[in-house]
Amino acid sequence: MRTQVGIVGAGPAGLLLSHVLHQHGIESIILEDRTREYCENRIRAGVLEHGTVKMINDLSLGERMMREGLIHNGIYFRIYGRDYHFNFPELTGGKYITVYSQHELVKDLIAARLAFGGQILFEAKDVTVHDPETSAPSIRFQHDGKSQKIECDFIAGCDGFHGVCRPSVPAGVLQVFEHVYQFAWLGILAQAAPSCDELIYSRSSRGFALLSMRTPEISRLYLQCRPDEDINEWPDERIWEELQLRVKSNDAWTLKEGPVLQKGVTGMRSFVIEPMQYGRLFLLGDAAHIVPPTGAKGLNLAAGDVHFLGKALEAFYRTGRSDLLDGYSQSCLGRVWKAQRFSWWMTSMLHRFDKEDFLAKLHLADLQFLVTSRGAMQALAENYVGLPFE
Ligand code: FAS
Ligand code: PHB
Repeated sequence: MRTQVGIVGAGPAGLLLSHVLHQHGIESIILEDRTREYCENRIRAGVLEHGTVKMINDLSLGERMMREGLIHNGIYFRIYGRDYHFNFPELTGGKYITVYSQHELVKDLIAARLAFGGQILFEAKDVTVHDPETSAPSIRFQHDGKSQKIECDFIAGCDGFHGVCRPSVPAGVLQVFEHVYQFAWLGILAQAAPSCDELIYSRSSRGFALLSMRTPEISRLYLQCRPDEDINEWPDERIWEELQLRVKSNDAWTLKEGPVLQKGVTGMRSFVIEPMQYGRLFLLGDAAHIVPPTGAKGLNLAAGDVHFLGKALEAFYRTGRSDLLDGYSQSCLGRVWKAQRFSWWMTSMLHRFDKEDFLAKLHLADLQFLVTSRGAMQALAENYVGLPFE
């Protein structure tokens, strides 16, 4: 097989990139390890930044997102039972966020790609990357029980944190920056109508909790737990009991409960590699950087990487210039590190630390200053709705 760009991974990064390339008349083939059904039902992100929504609409792929997505003009911080609202349009000059499930977006992107005659090979096994440092890289894989090979001009590694593309880069080339947190999130999807019109980030003496949603009937809720928490020790009643305690409000307000449809524990880390490219192999999304989900940045950072690589490949194929390709990492990393800082800051202010030490006290002071300073609230809002791509 031959194509211009071989893409590994059919998550948000790989799928959005294939659509952006298609828009520029650039061919690509996506290799995905899992089944289509698995990709379309993997529960993950839920918050889309202003810029990500614009990118999806500019690709004419946002019809269902605009119809079923929930427009939110802000979020609440609930600090020991007292609410503080961040009015995004007022604080950012009109910007807002959209709550739309990542797996619903993935469904839309896959359906549209196949409808446009695009190639997505699901259940492509044993993917290996070859000769990225040459002008003729290739990807080998098993599909339908046969060994296959894609010859291409460029490889886009969109295979997430546990993929094969980043580890295929020779040792010593990539610099790793990492911070692992002393807590994780226990997340549930519940058949319960959301108890609030917007997200509530709650800091309580028992730890952090987040009330998010997917639809007017489905809630997505998280609570801080230990990194090695055993989900089997959390029957649904215990989860609801703990959530009720952590999101208790000083006002007359109750958290609606309902059947738990899905639950799991997600570890929290901050991770960045530099550079995000090696020869003609470019790394995007979780393959290159991970943020703790507190800032709702993961999927949106992947969209930023797609913006820069799409622009660089368009310029290369239209004019032959390679300066934007050479500058891909630099273009992405500025925004990546700002999102890392924001996600670390949100996580530090809102979670309970094991030791009530000097740093923990500073994080609490940061939170108390934030909710009393318009300037600080504006800074949070600007970061939350999404910093511009350029
Ligand atoms: P993905 O991991 O989504 O996709 C990678 C794809 O590559 C997968 O389909 C995988 O099967 C495939 N793959 C892996 N190895 C392969 C191989 N060897 N061969 C072929 N294919 C391979 N982000 C937000 O912005 N907002 C949120 O609210 C938010 N909430 C989150 C909540 C949770 C619980 C989690 C875990 C993450 C959350 N995130 C959130 C972050 C999340 O959305 C990721 O950032 C996003 O999925 C990244 O997209 P990709 O880089 O495309 O990686
Ligand atoms: C979610 O809806 O899954 C979600 C929302 C905000 C976050 C993290 C996750 O910060």
